[in-house]
Order: sequence, then C-alpha cells, then structure tokens
Amino acid sequence: MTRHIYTREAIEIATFLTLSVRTTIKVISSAHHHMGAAFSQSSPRIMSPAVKSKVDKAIADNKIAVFSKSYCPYCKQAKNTLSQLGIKFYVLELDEVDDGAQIQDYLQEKTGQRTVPNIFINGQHLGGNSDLQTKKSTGELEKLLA
Ligand SMILES: N[C@@H](CCC(=O)N[C@@H](CS)C(=O)NCC(=O)O)C(=O)O
Repeated sequence: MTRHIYTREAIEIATFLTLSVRTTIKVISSAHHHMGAAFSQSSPRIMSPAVKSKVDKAIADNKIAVFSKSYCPYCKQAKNTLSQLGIKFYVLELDEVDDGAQIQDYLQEKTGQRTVPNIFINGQHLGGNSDLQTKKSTGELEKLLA
C-alpha cells in the first residue's frame, strides 16, 4: 500500500516535470521566433556611419540634392524639371553605386520616404517627384530657390 502511494506520487512528479519542461521549451522557441522577426524587420543591415555622413554632406553642401535611380521615370521627370530651371543640382544614381541600397535605407530612416527620387532643397526634405511637381505649380518651388 505504502509502496503504491509512493509510485503514484512519483508518477505525478514525473508528469509535472515533463509538462514543465515542454512548456519551457515552447516559451523559449516562441520568444526566439518573435525575436527573429523583430530583428529582421527593424535592422536588416547595420547602418554605416560613412553612408550617413556621405548622404548628410551631399544634402548640406548642395542647394538641391536628388537621390535617384537611372532607370526611374519619376526621377527622369524630376531631373528634367530641375534642369529646366537652369540651376545646377547634385544627383546620385543609387543603382550605379555599390552602397546604393544602404543609402536608400538611410534615406528611409531619415525622411520616412523609401522611393526615389528623394529630393532635398536648402537642406530640407522636399519629397518625391509628385511633391516637386505640386510645388512647381503652386509657385512654392520658385520661392524655395530664390
Ligand atoms: N510618387 C512617387 C513615385 C516614385 C516611385 O515609385 N519610384 C520608384 C522607382 S521608379 C521607387 O522608388 N521604387 C522603389 C525602389 O526603387 O526601391 C514620386 O512621385 O516620386
């Protein structure tokens, strides 16, 4: 009889331990899964300080800076519009440089805009081509460049 109770208790303890271990494994693997998702979304690559300073310098040193892609029709229209104004402007074609993808990541971090063209005037973020065209038609662009 006494032996029987011990056996039952031993089984209960063993069952409890097995379930605890299983739950712990589930919790750990679920946390790991979530952590992986969080990391891959928030930091796809480590931002290089050289990329940041290159972009910030281009924006600071030029009255107009355009981050572009050579094949992009919106970029072509933006560059044509700016050319017609007769002002020299800085252009960087992100598809033609090795660090183009990193520059695009940094521009997104800096401005919330991932698309090109990404245009800056007087060190201020202006937006994309549609923003440029709107500002041109309202006369705001002329004022910014005066
Ligand atoms: N509404 C935007 C459209 C710009 C746009 O869609 N650009 C495309 C390239 S043609 C882009 O940036 N796609 C994402 C990418 O190249 O990573 C504008 O007027 O600037």
